[in-house]
Amino acid sequence: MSAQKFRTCPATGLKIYSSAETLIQINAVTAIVFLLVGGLTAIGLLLTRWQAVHLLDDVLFYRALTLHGIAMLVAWIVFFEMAILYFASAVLLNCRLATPFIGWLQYILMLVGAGLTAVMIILGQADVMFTSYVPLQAAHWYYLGIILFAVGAILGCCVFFGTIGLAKHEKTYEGSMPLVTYGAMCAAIIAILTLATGALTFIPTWLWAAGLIPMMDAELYRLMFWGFGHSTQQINVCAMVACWYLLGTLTVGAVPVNEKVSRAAFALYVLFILIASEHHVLVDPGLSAAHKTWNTGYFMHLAVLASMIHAYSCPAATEVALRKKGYTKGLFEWLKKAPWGDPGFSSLWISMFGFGWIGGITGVIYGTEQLNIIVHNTLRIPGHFHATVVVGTTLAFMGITWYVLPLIFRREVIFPGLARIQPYLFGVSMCVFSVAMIMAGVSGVSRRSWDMNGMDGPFQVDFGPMTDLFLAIMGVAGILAILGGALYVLLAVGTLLIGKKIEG
Ligand code: HEM
Ligand SMILES: [Cu+2]
Repeated sequence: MSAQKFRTCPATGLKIYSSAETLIQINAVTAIVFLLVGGLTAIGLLLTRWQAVHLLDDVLFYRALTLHGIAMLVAWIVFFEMAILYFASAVLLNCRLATPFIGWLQYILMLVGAGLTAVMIILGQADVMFTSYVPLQAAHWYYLGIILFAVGAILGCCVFFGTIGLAKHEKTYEGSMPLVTYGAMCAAIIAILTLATGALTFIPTWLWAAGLIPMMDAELYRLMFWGFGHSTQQINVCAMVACWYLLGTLTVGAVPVNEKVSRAAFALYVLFILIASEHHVLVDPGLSAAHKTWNTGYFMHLAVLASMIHAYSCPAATEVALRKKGYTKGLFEWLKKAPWGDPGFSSLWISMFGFGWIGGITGVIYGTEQLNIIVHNTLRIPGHFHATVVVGTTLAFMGITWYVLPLIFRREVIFPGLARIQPYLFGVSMCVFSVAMIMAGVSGVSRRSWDMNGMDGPFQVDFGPMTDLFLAIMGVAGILAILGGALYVLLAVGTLLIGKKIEG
């Protein structure tokens, strides 16, 4: 295994081993295929929640909602994260991949798992939505798919840790571990803890669905599920912030203003994220009011603090780098003269803006015990998390792609003019979509509801013309965002197929 093949990257001088390169490629491509599936289902959801259109019938709506959640939040994001882990370990540390065989096992298990889960949803055997709250029950194959996927992801993390150890042992890099790798390592540590919680949740549920366990406790399930479901979002945040630092370096040569502080912030995520999961059960009777207030009024903010630190440190790093290039006139020349035409740079900034100003602020407010009862299960919640996982994480991953294509796939991006507008089309319309969704939620429209007016119930609810307007804005902005997503898929896949090969 020590005789792995490598090439030397002409741009960075890093050694890139073929096994790592192939695994990065297939994980990234598979991620994009699932993004496409998620985007197709988004059309149906969007045009149904836009009440004036109300496209799908109730059964299809909930089926599409389930598939959308799984394809996007689970498959697209985690496959892409696997690519990031291999990149942050083998490529950035200049090292061969530890046990490429297990890397392949990671890929196959995750592919079989995600495929099985998706097929079960499409066949109508799992209309349980992404949270699969018991006593809703799916066919046991659905849970098995999720378990296989999670085991695959754990193996991916193991290969990552193995490679870091190998790099240390073989001294393939100098000094301390690069910040991006450190951030990815924090993501992988959280991933191991999270996936263990996921196993505790889904293995009994699977046995229950197979008829081997007589009952599952609904409240315990919810607590356990969110130990997994919320912490998973922190893997995404860690991976996203690691991408922010990487994009800062790739686009303008930024280096962290104070690397120790950034590292400490990553560590805060690892330490405090699991307890922050409890904001998902604030309206449930299980925990005491005092416990909830302490948790969400105080402890939650230790994890929030980490994001606040990165929210200063990332933009500051790009500012310092641009000022060093001589853009020092006034307070904002650096911002005006920044490379806004570089899709990596614009993705970085729109991602930071949407994640912090829309997703972060609403998240802190909605996660507070006293306010949660008002926002719970309204459209404010999907409005909030589309700002975090879509404008934040998804756009950051899209931004990285414009650099991965030439560096790892060795292809020139086709239609660079279109790539330049993609972050604006996708990111800005997704920001508008999220805010409009939040505003519809402010007027009380429920989330995950096919029948928001209670048409089939004894009392009909009319939300009035302002709500109709917000839903229409959500609809139009959502369509533009889907076009932006489609443009990304077309450009990325097109580049792989017909992009000019970069030699040498
Ligand atoms: C292309 C743009 C997108 C549009 C227009 C869109 C639209 C929607 C809509 C209308 C809903 C239903 C909300 C409800 O009725 O409660 C929804 C749910 C959801 N979306 Fe998206 N979405 C998009 C992209 C994404 C991405 C990229 C992710 C994840 C990375 C994502 C994750 C989710 C999740 C987790 C749900 C909740 C599923 C559930 O409640 O079980 N979406 N989306
Ligand atoms: Cu959460």
